[in-house]
Amino acid sequence: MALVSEILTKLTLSYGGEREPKCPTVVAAYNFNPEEDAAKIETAIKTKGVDEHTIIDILTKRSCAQRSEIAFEYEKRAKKDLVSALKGALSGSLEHLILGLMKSTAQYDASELKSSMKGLGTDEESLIEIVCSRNKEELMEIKKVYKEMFKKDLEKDVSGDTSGDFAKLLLALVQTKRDEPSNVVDYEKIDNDARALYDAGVKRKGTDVTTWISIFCERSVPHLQKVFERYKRYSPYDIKESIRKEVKGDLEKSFLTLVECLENKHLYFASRLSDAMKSKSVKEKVVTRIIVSRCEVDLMKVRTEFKRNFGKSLQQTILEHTKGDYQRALLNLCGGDD
Ligand SMILES: [Ca+2]
Repeated sequence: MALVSEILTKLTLSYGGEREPKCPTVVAAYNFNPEEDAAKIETAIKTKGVDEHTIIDILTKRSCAQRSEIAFEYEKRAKKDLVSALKGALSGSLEHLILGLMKSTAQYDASELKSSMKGLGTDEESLIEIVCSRNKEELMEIKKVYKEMFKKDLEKDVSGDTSGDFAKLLLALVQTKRDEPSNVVDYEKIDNDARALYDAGVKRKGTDVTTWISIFCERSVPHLQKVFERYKRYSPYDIKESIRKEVKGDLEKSFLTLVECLENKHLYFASRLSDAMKSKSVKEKVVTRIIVSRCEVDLMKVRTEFKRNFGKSLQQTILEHTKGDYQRALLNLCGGDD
């Protein structure tokens, strides 16, 4: 089984460019009946005190396409918009989670980006998480959807809300200039890039951030993985140690996040989830964002890395650190134990 999926992964990678195989925990329901779901949700919303369980158990166990069919049927029968009705019926973390599910993955990412930048100040942590972890294909879709939703360019908002080298790095990522993976391994270019990273950073006084940004943001993922390996030939510090020595603050966090995602994106999400759940008061915003945004993409792989690296399964950790209806929704999206 493992071998078959490995072969499939390789086939997908060599034929599909950056398109990665999907490993969702939330999939389309069989025997799906949108009219029936819409009727049940209408009753649940009207129930005194709101029947959250019914709303959760329907909406967390349908695919995004099915949820939008339910919304359509709901509007037909209730003569009002499902999203507004849910806003009125739910509150707090559960409301945020369910409203997130009512958007497509790209719409959700776009609105999370928007809210990380709106108002005074910026939620740099969320901005870094989203911009540095999404692949080229996802970022292209997010940009398209962002423009549709907010009538503004994501590039403009990002550069208006950040400054200096941090802004340059985020902008370079949002511009999606990353090469597609090539079938031919270019050892000379790998060596040149490894040396260029060293010359621009550890070797010299100060840091030539522009060179770092162009290599980090324009080379393909498999190429960069080999560059970081080769880098150790030149530098006494590995790439992560070098980043910590050379740059500080949000720029440092961004480069580190990029390296983590380039090396193993699923492990990156798993460790963010683990940190968010184990912090003194659970960072529900982060937990919700990762689970909602990845449940129809690759949450199954995130679960595997979670169990492998943190001893307990994601499900077990959700059970220990969250509670109530919010917990019920997370458990459904998580989709099982490991
Ligand atoms: Ca230096």
